Amino acid sequence: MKLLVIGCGQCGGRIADEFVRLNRIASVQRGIEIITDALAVNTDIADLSGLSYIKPDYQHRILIGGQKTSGHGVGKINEIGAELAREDGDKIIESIRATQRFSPTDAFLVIAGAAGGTGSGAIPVLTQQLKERYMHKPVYNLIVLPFRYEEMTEERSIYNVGTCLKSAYLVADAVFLVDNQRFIRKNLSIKNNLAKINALVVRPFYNLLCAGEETTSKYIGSRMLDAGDIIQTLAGWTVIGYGEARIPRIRFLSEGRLHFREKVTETQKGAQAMDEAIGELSLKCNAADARRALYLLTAPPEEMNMDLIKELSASLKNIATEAIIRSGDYPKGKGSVEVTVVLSDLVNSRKVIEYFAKTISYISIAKRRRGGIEYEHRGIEEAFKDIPSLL
Ligand SMILES: Nc1nc2c(ncn2[C@@H]2O[C@H](COP(=O)(O)OP(=O)(O)OP(=O)(O)O)[C@@H](O)[C@H]2O)c(=O)[nH]1
Ligand SMILES: [Mg+2]
Repeated sequence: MKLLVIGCGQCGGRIADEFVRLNRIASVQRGIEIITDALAVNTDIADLSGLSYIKPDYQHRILIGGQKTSGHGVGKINEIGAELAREDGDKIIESIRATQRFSPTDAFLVIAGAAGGTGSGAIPVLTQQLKERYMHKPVYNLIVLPFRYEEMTEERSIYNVGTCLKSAYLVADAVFLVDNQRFIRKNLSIKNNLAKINALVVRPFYNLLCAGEETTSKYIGSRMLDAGDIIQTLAGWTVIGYGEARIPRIRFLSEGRLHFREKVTETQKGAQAMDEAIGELSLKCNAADARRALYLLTAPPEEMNMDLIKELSASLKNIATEAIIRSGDYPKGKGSVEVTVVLSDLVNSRKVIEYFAKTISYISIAKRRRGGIEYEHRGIEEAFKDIPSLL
């Protein structure tokens, strides 16, 4: 599957940048193209200059609202991010029109952090513009949820998340949710970790996008998972996960047919990778809430067998009890069994519902505060009514 990626704001731009890096790896390691082009959209000129892989011209790094913000961002007010995206949306459409690799693109992936101002506001507006303009290509969103400490210290971020999630859900064909908090690893400061987090965010997409683009016959699975399967799976709230189980070195060095005992450990490796993929989902959720799901098994051709595939199908069906499950195998790689899982069309998510509840309470507190100020003003005027004025 080939994506045209658009990153909005700093977080979105950096993750889009990481997708371009992933595409380079796909091209070098596998001779495959998975990203047809990548654009970064921002109100902050410094953030655009800080990217590494997205082409450094004005058609790929697009400054919006330049006249209003002088290239310095919108300071976390996502309504302004939305307004600037509406005003300058044509710039982005123009860039897409100039893209040479547009026709092989299967879908758009628009990315942003929900808690900021620019990306949070721009993502639903831009998604709507793309939907209106390119009716035959799905538009997916990938939305990054903030770290817990941000929610506690920056009240406004909750409101940004609530409004961004609602608006994105109303327009996008599917919304991938990625929780930053899930990626915090002990012993590493968060700041140093952002690049690492971004690499982990895009990692699950690697095999998933490559599998259907494979043209070398020995790497084509018995059940190839292509863009059609992915598009059929993606709807509404969506999460993605990836797991990997190393095959002991001694095993893949020894050639020839596998013995029964080796086959058993191989199935265990598959189950282990599946467990990790479910355990490392981009947002913690209950698999029983998914109405659609898919898994992709990637393993060296000699490790691939029907028992393993059957085992994985059964274990996913066991937890995603209400889902239509699509699957595929990708006989590729060395030394490890890898599993990618997508749970989609989630009918429930505790985290998302919590954001909406917190946003509503933020709005009512903000209203009360504003009301309070008016009341106090009235109160003072009322209080000095009977005092003579010297004027
Ligand atoms: N995973 C990840 N999260 C990021 C990154 N950069 C920022 N974030 C998160 O994104 C949110 C802030 O969004 P930004 O993208 O910085 O904001 P913006 O869209 O540029 O908007 P303004 O700067 O307010 O105009 C916070 O929750 C950050 O934790 C990144 O590189 N990776
Ligand atoms: Mg910014």
